[in-house]
Amino acid sequence: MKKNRSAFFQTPAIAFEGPKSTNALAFRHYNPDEVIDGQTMADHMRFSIAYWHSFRGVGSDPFGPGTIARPWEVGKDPVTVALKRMDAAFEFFTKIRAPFWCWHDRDIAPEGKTLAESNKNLDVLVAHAKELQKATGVKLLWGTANLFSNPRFMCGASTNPDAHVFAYAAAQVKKALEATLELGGENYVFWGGREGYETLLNTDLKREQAHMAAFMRMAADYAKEIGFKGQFLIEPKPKEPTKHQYDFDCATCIAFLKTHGLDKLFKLNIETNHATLAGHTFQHEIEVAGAAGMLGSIDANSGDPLLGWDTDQFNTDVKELTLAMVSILKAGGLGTGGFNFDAKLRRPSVDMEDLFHAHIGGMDAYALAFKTARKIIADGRMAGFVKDRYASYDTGFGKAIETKKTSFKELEKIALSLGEPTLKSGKQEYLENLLNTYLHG
Ligand code: XUL
Ligand code: CO
Repeated sequence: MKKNRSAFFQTPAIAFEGPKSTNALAFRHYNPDEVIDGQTMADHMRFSIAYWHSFRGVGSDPFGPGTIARPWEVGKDPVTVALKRMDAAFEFFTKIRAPFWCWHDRDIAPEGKTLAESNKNLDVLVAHAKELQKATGVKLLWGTANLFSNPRFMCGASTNPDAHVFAYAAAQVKKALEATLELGGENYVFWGGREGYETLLNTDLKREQAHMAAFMRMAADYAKEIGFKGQFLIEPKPKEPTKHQYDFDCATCIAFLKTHGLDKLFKLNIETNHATLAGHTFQHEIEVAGAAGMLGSIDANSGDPLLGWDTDQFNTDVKELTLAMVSILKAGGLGTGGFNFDAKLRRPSVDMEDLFHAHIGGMDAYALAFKTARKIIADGRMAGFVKDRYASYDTGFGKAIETKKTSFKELEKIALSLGEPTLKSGKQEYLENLLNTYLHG
C-alpha cells in the first residue's frame, strides 16, 4: 500500500477479509459495503467515533496521570494543536471506515479565558471540521455541550442553584446547537453530567427539575428558530459524577419528559454501561425506550461486571449485543441515531494501533450481533414462543381486558367458574439453549 506522507497513523485503512481471516487488523464480520435488504451495512450500523475518548482521552485515572501520548499533541498554541488533532481524527475515521463522529464542544475546541473567546475557538474548529467532513464524507451523528468539566458547573448546569450558571450553560448550548447545525448533525444530545445532587440538605429537588425542563424547552425553541431539524436525545445515567442523577434510567427520563410536556421533542440515547450501572440490562433499557416509541440512539460500550463505575470499555460480548439488536430491530431501528463508540482504551493500551483493535472489535461484534438478530427474527421461534405465551389475551375475556371491555365484577364471575389456573412453564432453559444454537450452532 502506498504510504501517505502526511499520515499520523502507520496502520493502513481497515479492510473486510471475512470470518476466516487471521489478520488482526481486518474486519471479519463488518463489511461496510455488503448490501442487506437494499441497504449497505454501513447504513444499517451507522457507526460513530466518540471524539472525547479516542482523541482527548489520555488514560488518566484518579490514581495517576495519562499514559497515552499522541504525536499530534505538540505545540504551544492550543488552537493550532486542536486543528492538527482534528486532522488526525479524520484520518482515523476514514481508515476505520466509520461514517460518523460525535463531539462535545470543548473536545474539539479549547475553552478560552472568556465565553466569547471559547466561542471564537469553536468557530475556527467548526470551520475546519466542515472542510474535513466535505473532504472525507464523514458526517456528524451528534453534537453536545460539555456542561460538567469546568468548575463553574460543580453543582450542575441547568440545575445549578445559581441562575448565573444556568445562563452560562444556556449560552453554551445555544452555541453548540449552532455548531451542530453548521456541521449537519443528525441529532443533539443532552447528558446531564452534574444534573443531580449529593445531599438534600442543600437541594430543592422539585425546583431543580423544573429548571432542567425549562432549559430543555428553551433549547428546543432555539433549535426551531435556527432551523435545526435533528433529533433531540437524552442520555440516561443513574450515578457518577453525582450520587443521584435526575436522568437515572430510561423510565425516569420518560416520566420526566412526560411530566414536563417534552416527550414529543425527545428520544433516548442509551448507553450500555449506564444501563448496567442502573441495575438493568442493556436490552431492558432498549425495550423500555422502544415501548414508549422513544428509542433514539446508542452509546456503544460496556461496563465491567465486577466494578461499580463507568469503565466505558469496547463491547465484544456478542451474546449481549445480539439480544440488544433483537430489541432494536423489533422497535423499528434507530432512525437518525447510530452506534457511537463511547468507549475508551484501557490505561496500558498505549499504542496507536490499539485504537484500531478496539474499534474493529466493537464493529465486528455489533455486525455479527446484527446478522444473528436478523436470523433469530426470521426464524421466528423466539418471538413465536412469546406470542403463544400471551395467547389467552387474543380472544374471550383476555381480549376484553386488553380492549378495556370488562370489569372486576365480570372477572370475578369468570374466576369463580373457571377455578384454579393451570401452571404453564416459562421455558427459560429451553429458550437459553435455543439462543445458543443461533450464536454457536
Ligand atoms: C458520560 C457520557 C457522556 C455522554 C455525552 O458518562 O456517556 O460522554 O455520552 O455527554
Ligand atoms: Co455516553
